[in-house]
Amino acid sequence: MRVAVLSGAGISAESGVPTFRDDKNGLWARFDPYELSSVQGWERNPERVWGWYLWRHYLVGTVEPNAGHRAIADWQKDADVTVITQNVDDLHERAGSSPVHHLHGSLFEFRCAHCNKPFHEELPAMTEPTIEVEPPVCHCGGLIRPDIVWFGEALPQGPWRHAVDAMESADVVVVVGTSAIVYPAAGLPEMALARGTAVVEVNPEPTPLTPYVTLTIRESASRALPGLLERLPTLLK
Ligand code: BJW
Ligand code: ZN
Repeated sequence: MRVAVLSGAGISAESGVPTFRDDKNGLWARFDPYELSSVQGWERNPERVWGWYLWRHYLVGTVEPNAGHRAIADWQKDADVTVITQNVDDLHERAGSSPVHHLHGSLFEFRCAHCNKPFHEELPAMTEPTIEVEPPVCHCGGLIRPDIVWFGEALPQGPWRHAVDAMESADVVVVVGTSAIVYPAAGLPEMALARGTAVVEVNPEPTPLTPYVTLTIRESASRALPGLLERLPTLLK
C-alpha cells in the first residue's frame, strides 16, 4: 500500500510546539500570525519577525517528537510512505522519518533577504522570549531571514513536486493536524479526492476538508496514529 502523509502544526502540538493559529499564550499572541509570517510584516518590522522566529527556533530545539511522529516513522519501515509536512520544525526527522518534504521551509535554515545567500553562522541562543531582535546582516548589507515560506511567496519546487507526485500515486492519503486552510498545501488532499483516492483526516476538530474526506478520526495525532496503518484496510472497507 502506498501512503502519503500530509502533516500540519497539530502533530507537533503534543510535543509542546504551539500551533500556528492557536498560540494564545506566547509573547507574540497579541500580534497577527499572518503579519508575522508575511513579506509585508517582515518589511514593516524585521526585528519583531526575527525575534519570533529565533524564539521558535530555540523552543523546537527543547522539545521531542511524540507518538504521532514516531508512528509515521515506524510506518516507513514496512510500507511505501511519503511524508509531506507544512511544519517548519524537524520533529518528523528526529522521530526517524526520511525523507521529509517540507512545503513551507525550515526553522533551521537561513538566507539573505536581499541576495538569497545561505547563512550558516551560529545564532545567538534566545533562552527567554524577546519581542524584538536585530537580525544578522549579510556581507551584501541585506538582512538575514529564516528560509521559510511566508504568505505571498511561492513554495519550493522540489518538495511541491514530490507532494503532487505522492498525491497522484498514493492508495491512501493521511492528513493530520492541519486546519486545511492554507493553499496551495490545502489543495493536495483535494487532488487525491478528485482521483478517487481515499483520504483519512486525523484532527480533534472539524476543518473545511472534513465534509469531503473518506474517513475522519476525531482524535489527537498521538492517539490516532499508532497502529493506524495496520487498521486502515479494515477501516476503509
Ligand atoms: C491537532 C492536534 C493534535 C491540534 N492532533 N491535530 C487560494 C488558493 C491558493 C492560494 C491562496 C488562496 N487564497 C489565498 C491564498 C494565499 C495564501 C493562503 O492560502 N491564504 C489562506 C490563509 C487563505 N497562500 C500563500 O500565500 C502561499 N503562497 C502562495 O500561494 O504563493 C503564490 C505564488 C506563486 C508564485 C509566485 C509567488 C507566489 C504560501 C503559504 C505559506 C504559509 N506559511 C505559513 C507560515 C510559515 C511557517 C511558520 O512560521 O510556521 O505556514 S502560514 C502557517 O499556516 C504555516 C503552516 O504551515 C500553515 C498551515 O497551518 P496548519 O499547519 O494547518 O496549522 P493551524 O494552526 O492552522 O492548524 C492546526 C490544526 O491542528 C487545527 O486544525 C487543530 O484542530 C489541529 N490540532 N492539536 C491533531 N494533538
Ligand atoms: Zn546578501
